[in-house]
Amino acid sequence: MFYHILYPLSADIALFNVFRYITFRSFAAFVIASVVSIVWGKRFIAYMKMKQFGQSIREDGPESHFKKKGTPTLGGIFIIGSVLFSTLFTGNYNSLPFVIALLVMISFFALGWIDDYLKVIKKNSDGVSAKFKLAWQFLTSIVATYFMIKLGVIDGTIHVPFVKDAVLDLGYYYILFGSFVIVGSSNAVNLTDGLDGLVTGPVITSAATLGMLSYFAGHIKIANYLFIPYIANTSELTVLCAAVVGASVGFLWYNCNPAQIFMGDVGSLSLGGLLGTIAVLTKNEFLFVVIGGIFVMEAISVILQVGSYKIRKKRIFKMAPIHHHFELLGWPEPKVIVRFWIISIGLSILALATLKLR
Ligand code: 57M
Repeated sequence: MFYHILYPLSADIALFNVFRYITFRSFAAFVIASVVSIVWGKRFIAYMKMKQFGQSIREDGPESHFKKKGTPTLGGIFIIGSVLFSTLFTGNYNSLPFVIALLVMISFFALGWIDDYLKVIKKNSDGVSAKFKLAWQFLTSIVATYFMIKLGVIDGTIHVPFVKDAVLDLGYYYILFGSFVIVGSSNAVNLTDGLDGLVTGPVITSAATLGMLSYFAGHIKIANYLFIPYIANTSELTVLCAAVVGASVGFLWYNCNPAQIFMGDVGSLSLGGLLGTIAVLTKNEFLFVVIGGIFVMEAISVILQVGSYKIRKKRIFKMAPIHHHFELLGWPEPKVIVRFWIISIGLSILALATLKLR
């Protein structure tokens, strides 16, 4: 709205020119989202406590989690709410990549809401079935990726990193690849969300890094200089990423150990889906494996654990996802969390450092 209402006024009042700049609107998106998230978060937690909408804790999990029973959840509502509120003011809705990313986030939010509503409010411990979840995720991702190609936002090519001009044109088959990235990201982020603030840290570093990459991909001169594909209007995703960083920082204020609130599926599925979508929209699918390395590691630990148990009837880790393994080795929860954050920061820096290596 700022952009659409205030920028045209710049013809008369030069000051309003600032709304043209992605950098200014990203800063504004960050500030608005973080303030709204902190202010709303406090009230939200009080409301959830009053209604006694708390998390139930599985009895077969690490003992240290039993004391978390009843912690308010569904914090994703004020994370995503703050992102939407902030971008309503700061975003340019003429940008197709921006609108597509928002729509995917909203669809994954709806899925998370149905699951959490059943689990937390209706007290049905199973929530929605895994099949239903996957079907919804794939349907959303397939439709989104189809429209990305159909509307000419991206093409069906895959750019292999570190190899200049190594481009594979999959045409419409890219939809399968892109959907795999989006669905994989949503589920991997969800699996990571098992310790206080554990997933929030890497969401912040990943969103910040993807925000920079979006700016580069949408700026023809920088894109050419870095030999990365130029994709028109993707710079607007920087504003969205800044809002995600702001809203997540506000959430982390309450989610840091000992957590006063969890984000729920409504947060983890939608944030994961959004990050995957931004990776697809900016053609950073491979680099996202590095940036979101923590999510990848968590997902791989589950795949290995389940596979090993099925084939050998033996576990590789004391418990999967891998953060539980370290907890059961005796690491205090904050130590696991902060070390995972450190790795995530390192991976983001590594990803940015590789930009010129192609
Ligand atoms: C999300 N959810 C947390 C909270 C959060 C296939 C299997 C590996 C799936 C996996 C699973 O269900 N993952 C989904 C994990 C839960 O957190 C809620 O869920 C939301 C995210 N969706 O926002 O609302 C618990 O996590 C803890 N938590 C915190 N702080 C936070 O900020 O402490 C969450 C956020 C919360 C709280 O205790 O209740 C979860 O872990 O359930 N399943 C598992 O992760 C289970 N692993 C397992 O069964 N491993 C097996 C096999 C299947 C691989 C094995 O190793 O042999 C573990 N989860 C739990 N207990 N809770 C094991 C036992």
